[in-house]
Amino acid sequence: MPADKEILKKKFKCRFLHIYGKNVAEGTNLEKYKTLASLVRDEISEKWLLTNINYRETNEKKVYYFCIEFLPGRFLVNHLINLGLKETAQEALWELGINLSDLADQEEDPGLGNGGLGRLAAAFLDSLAAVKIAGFGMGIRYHYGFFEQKFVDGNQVELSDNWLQNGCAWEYRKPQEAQTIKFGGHVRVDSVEGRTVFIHENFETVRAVPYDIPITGYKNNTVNYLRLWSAEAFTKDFEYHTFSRGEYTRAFENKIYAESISQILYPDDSTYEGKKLRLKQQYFFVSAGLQDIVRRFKTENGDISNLFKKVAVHINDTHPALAVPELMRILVDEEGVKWDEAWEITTKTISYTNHTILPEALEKWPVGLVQELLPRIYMILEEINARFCREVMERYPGNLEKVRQMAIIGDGFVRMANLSIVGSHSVNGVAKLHTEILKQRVMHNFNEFYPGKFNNKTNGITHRRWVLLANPQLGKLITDTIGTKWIDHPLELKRLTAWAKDPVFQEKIAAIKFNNKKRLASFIEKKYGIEVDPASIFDIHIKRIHGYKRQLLNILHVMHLYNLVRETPHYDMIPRTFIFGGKAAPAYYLAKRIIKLINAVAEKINNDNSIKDRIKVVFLENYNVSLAELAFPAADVSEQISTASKEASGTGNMKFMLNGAVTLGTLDGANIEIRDQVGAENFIEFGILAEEVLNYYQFGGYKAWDIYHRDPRVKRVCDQLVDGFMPEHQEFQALYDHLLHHNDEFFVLRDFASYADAHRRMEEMYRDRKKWESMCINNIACSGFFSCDRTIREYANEIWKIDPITKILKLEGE
Ligand code: F58
Repeated sequence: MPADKEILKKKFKCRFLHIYGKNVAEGTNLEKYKTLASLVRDEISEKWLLTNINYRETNEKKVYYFCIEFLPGRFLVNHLINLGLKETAQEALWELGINLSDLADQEEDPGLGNGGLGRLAAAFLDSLAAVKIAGFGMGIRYHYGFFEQKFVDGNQVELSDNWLQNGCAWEYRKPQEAQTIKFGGHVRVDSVEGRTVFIHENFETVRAVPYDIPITGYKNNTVNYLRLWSAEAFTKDFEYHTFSRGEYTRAFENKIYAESISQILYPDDSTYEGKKLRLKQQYFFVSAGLQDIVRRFKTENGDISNLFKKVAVHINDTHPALAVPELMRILVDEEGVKWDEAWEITTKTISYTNHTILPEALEKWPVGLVQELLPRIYMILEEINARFCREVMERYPGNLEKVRQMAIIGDGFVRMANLSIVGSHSVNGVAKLHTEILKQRVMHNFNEFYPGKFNNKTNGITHRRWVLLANPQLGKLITDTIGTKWIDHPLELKRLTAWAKDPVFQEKIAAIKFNNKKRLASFIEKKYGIEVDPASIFDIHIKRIHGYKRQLLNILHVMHLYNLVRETPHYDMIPRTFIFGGKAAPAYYLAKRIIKLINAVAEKINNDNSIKDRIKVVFLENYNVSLAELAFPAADVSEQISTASKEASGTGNMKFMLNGAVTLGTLDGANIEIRDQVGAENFIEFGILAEEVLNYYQFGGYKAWDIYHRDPRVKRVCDQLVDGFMPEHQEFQALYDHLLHHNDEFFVLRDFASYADAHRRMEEMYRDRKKWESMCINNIACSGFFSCDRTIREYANEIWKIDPITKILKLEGE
């Protein structure tokens, strides 16, 4: 795509005509978006070719980041920024009477993930390209992404997310690189020339076809890619003879069976069939990815025993943990490598990140299911387990309890976290506290057994998307103030501290925030008909809805404020707008009740004229990356209120900070490091500490009823859940029971007083406008550490042992 505006206009008109056979003026926004995307794609293709040549010549080590989720957000504007073409495109389109953002809005936001985990994976790809590391994503091309959330009578209803309905402008289908994946059947053990061989028979095959989505680096001519695997049947379309016999449905069975594997993100796995499909997905993309990597490695490097010198395989959480036995299978069965050497290659190649300590989220698969679906893989797992258990026995003679706890197969399940730890050379947590909890508590046996294997890599965010794309006015102000260096050296943001108390700079920051609040307010008004005042405090809580993330604490406190405002004459309070966003897992009953409660409270408060608009509550429907781009820049207060110890890191907290919101949070996950970076005076903390939480879990001693009886505010809001204060109050009995009869698993009531006090302190700080603005500026200035350029460099140096490519890439004529 030309950097010259006039040439671009000409090319745009010409391309439009060639694709659609009509003039631009007659086109829809979708057609115009597709035209622009195809021009951008031309540009990317050239740089991609160049990058590949460069990688081939330098033969630097490559990393493959395996993740079952990627949430990249829309691509168009991000690519334009990275290619240095945003301004030119904007002006050229403007002169053609087209608004770039109208076209950008046409792009479906690929929702190929649930939340933070998938977003982190996409952010890492962005940084890999930005710092010029040969790093690639491996995932699944789900036909349907994470569900679209609708509210009906305040309840979450899930609709399918057909993100491919208009096609995806960025993907490159590569059928010539397809792989074959085998499921089911059985394994026959035989002997060939004195060697034991394992012959897999009577299996079903599925074809894995890769679709590559290019990932552009920031103004550095680097293009990496995200490879998403799609499942297809081998049989051509459908069985003609079956169809001809009149068995119309059966004729398509094979095709449907094969394609179901990549049809949808996370099927309901509460049923056996659901679990089976999920396990199939995991093996499907892991096997396709590894076969692909080994094939490529062999053509480029030859001797398979050097695999780990040129290839790093990273497994993001345990969903890709079958990489361990699958790589063993490829090495032993297909490449003829001896077990011990294969094990050394495997463990030196693979590394693993853990993202949660929640026991229910530590994956395990029923032995019978693995055996049925992946018979050869199960044999390998048994062998890995047997050898590992022997090692543990040798280390702790007679300590059967240790063996029982650490075994990979136990109690009828394959434990994927144990497999991941044993099968990799590095295990990392995603924030300092999280890593310590892994080392000292959840995985202490393994930490003792493998000294040095556990390490921390605090998460990060792609600061370019969250400022240049989501908050361009802020980006411009920063650049006008400290120059452009911060864009690829985000620690430079620190220089802004010199302006923290500057009244002119403060005013500019405040004006940008106000504009962003207006933008969000007008979206809310248009979408939900709710009027919110941009001069009120925008207090935002956006993330997956989960018990431990404590949206319930937030909304109970809103109910408390509402009680105060209604009942205290002349109660002096700065008007507040409480904004929520997030989806609940479809089968998570309690989370769905919380959604219903927030919507019910919103309905009640927003329609109560007696409180004169001093509180508004808005639940943004269908929270996704695009909506996040609207919300983060508009926040005054960032709600990060998880039960201490439970949030592994959080990354939304970092996006708020970068956009100048002040965190009101517990000392959990990366909040602690945010406070360390920005200073306690620029952070509003509350709540009990992780140690206390973990001790309660271990030793008991917490009594929710005591707090209910002691604190009248707590009693009041709990009672209001069920006493008829809320319409449809029978809907909230489960929440009441959870808090009181089931003893408040996430310590909502325990932290209520401290939370209310934090809100009071926040309000005091906000009244002092100069003080507040300086807090916002300090937050922006100290957020550079949380760029995932830093995180990815740490992974590359300390885990993958990969250096960035130093050779300068240049296109012909540049
Ligand atoms: C998140 N995990 C952590 N899981 O909760 C968050 O603290 C952390 O910042 C982030 O990972 C990145 O490290 C997360 O998002 C999921 O989405 C699960 C995926 C599998 C199904 C259940 C949700």
